[in-house]
Amino acid sequence: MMAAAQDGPLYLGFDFSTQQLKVVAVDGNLSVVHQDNVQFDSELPEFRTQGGVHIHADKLTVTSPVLMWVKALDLLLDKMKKAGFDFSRVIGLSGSGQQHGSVYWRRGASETLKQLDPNRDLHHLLRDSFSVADAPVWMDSSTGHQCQDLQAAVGGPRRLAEITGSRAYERFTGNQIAKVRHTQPESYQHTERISLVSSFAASLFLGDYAAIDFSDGSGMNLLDIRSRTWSEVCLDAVAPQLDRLLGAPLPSTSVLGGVSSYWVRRFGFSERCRVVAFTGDNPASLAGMRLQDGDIAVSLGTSDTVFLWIQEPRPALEGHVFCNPVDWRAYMALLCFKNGSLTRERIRNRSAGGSWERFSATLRETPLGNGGNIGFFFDTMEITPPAVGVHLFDSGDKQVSSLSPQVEVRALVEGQFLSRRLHAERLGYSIIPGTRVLATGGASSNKEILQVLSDVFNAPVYTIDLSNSACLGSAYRALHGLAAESGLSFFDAVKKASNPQLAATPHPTAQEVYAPMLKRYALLEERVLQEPRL
Ligand code: 5FX
Repeated sequence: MMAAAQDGPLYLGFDFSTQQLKVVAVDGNLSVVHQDNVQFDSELPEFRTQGGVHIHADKLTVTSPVLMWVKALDLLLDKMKKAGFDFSRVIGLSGSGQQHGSVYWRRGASETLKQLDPNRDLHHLLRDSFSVADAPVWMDSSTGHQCQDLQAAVGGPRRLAEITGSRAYERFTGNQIAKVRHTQPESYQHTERISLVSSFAASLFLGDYAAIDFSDGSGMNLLDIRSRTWSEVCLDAVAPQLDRLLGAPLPSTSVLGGVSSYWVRRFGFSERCRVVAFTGDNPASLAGMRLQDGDIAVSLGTSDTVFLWIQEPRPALEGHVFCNPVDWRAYMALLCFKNGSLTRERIRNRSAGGSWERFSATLRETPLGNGGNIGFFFDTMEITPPAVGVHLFDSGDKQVSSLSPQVEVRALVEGQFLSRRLHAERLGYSIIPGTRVLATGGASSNKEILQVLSDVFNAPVYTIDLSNSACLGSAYRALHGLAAESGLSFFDAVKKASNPQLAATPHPTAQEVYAPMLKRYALLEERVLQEPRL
């Protein structure tokens, strides 16, 4: 024991994501010393999930069994123990959970949490602790009525966005709670506390109900993101006295307390080990990327996601503004674009003979600004903006039915990045000296695509591996949470982590070309949105 303690402190980050539970341990130099995971479908087949969830007959309701998450934690810790992981070195832990999901604790559960018998698995001990066995998760889209009711109660979607950072979304927790209250009134009656997936997981370590943090709390359509307190008008629209069931929200950097004696006695955790508030997976990813003021992260995957660090919230009818997980005074924004890699692949197949080399060569050979041609490629109904179809325009803003293959390739990539920039700016993002674009995801390995990204944003592009970012970000947050008590900033606390790699710098004429093109793009997007949907 003594020898192990001399090896220096460790910090754990957990990620309760949709398909798996992951853990990563980092040392004081932020080097990863251990990682492991439990896959829900294959390692816990008794719960019969697909991709970690149950999709119900209506195709809209999507839930996950709460006990599956608890059992996954039993399994994960057992695996770590078998691998010889020394829990006594852990002085801080934190974690993340898929955003928006909700867990309903049955009356009496808080007493159970306080007296967990270290000789037994958690999933046995907590078998009767949940009033709703199947937790609604972020993939659920069954609460259309509840969304309408909430928006009507507060004065419309724009007003709701101004208060909570987002208009009503089906997956957001307030609307989910309203649905549970109406469809499962008895279960709701027996509920003592409602947690998010993140605060539920923190509660397991704490042996008591953990507070919802400001950042994940912003994904509920219930938190006033400016005052960082529950919005009375929103709570009242969802359920009477809901504040009692939710508990008071806390800053995301809060140290909630020590691990409960269950963890000390069952796995040999130190009594010194602190639990730092858990948060949502997207806020935790922002921490894992070490995104800073002025930065923008663009994840280029099946769908593209944009993360922003913003100082002043300017919520809109699209995207989400959340309280920032690493600096309580700041905010972050999240935008989702459905037409990402699949559309890039379709145009590669159509206009570059199915070859990424030809696609890249085309981007090298065509001029910045594409001779004024602009394209919108929404193969499937887009989220940002809500439009569908392919819309092509020539340099005189005249709609055309086709473009040459070379022009089409550049129109696609420029159009996608103009859209990412336009919508980011609408949420309050602006390019300032020192702005970095962090690129991640499959397409971030393509140099020419990154060059267009750099040109359109007129900023240097860096690449970063994000595959583990929520988990890693949670371990960083554990370390920072402990240090934050002495006033250390997140960036000072994690400065030893490895830096992203510079991949592209903007062409000297980029600003001249893309500043006016962005204005034209915005006007043309208006036109596209006015077109009747077929
Ligand atoms: C964000 O608003 C989402 O719904 C998803 O990214 C979930 O957080 C995935 F876990």
